[in-house]
Amino acid sequence: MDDRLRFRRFESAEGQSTFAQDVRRGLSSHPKHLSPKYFYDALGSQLFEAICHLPEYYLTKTERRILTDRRDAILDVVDGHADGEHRLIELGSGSSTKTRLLIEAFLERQDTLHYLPVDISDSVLERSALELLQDYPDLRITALAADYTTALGALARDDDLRTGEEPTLVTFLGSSIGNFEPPASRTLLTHVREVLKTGDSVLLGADLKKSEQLLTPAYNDELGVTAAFNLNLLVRINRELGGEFRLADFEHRAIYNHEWGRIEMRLISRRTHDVPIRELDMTVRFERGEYIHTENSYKFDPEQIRDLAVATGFGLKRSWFDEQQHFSVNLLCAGD
Ligand code: AVJ
Repeated sequence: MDDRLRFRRFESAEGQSTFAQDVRRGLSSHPKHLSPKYFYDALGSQLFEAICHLPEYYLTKTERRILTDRRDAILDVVDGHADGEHRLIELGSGSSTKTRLLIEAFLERQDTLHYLPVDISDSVLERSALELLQDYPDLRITALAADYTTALGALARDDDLRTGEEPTLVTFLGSSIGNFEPPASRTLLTHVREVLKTGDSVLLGADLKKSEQLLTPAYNDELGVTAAFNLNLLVRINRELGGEFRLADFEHRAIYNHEWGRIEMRLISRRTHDVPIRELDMTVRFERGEYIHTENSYKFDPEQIRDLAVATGFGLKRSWFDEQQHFSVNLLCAGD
């Protein structure tokens, strides 16, 4: 199996801040904030996996339904004018469960497939790569353990990763795009465009704007898994930076911000207290009710998705929706 797997671990690209720097800056700001990319350590990635199984978290189920129903229609459009075997790059592959649907569809149309999953959690990446190789003998994997920016830089420039003649599909599923501020999402897709040739495609999963009665429970589940996922950020600061956060002093909450069309997740301090963080040589003061803003999860309408595509060198070829129009899967085509 070894000759079918290459595993590359990247340090963050130069100029990118470290966890320590981001925690120092975020907890010294008003309001306090932390980046959602730090949710995904080994435990956090497993907790996210658990979130995907929650009854309230409609996103994963709905996207899987669309991919199951439409995988052939999607690949018909991707295939279009391209000749040669496609390669498949996935940003934020996680357990690659939904991607199996596309891998299987590709392997019905071509003899072999080169799959390049990108994920920030190398434990999850390694496990899912080994499972996929076992299940699909005609699959070859180049796994990239890196954040998106670093991985896209390597995919655009490294001789052994750069696109050759073969057509490429990049998948960016699960509405992970929603974690980025609008300008940052344009920067990210511009970097994706730089990895591709004219005619190549991006499959973008994007959660849609909808009633708050459905949105908010997806981020405030009754079992408390999302709360654990959010609080794990503090566990991580304790472990990696010598923090002294007590989880019982913080409460998870997610609210829908109508003005910005996004879910915001917070960790709210239950009392006024000080938290030392040894390795940063700092002590953070929390007022009672003060919060750390830990995530934005933007929700889209179809026009915004089209605008995003057009602004970043793509055309929006087609969108697929579930019956209730809760979620969208969008195929972007790289322009000249
Ligand atoms: C992986 C970013 C799409 O925003 O819905 C799930 C992460 N946060 N529950 C999302 C998340 C809280 C998720 N994304």
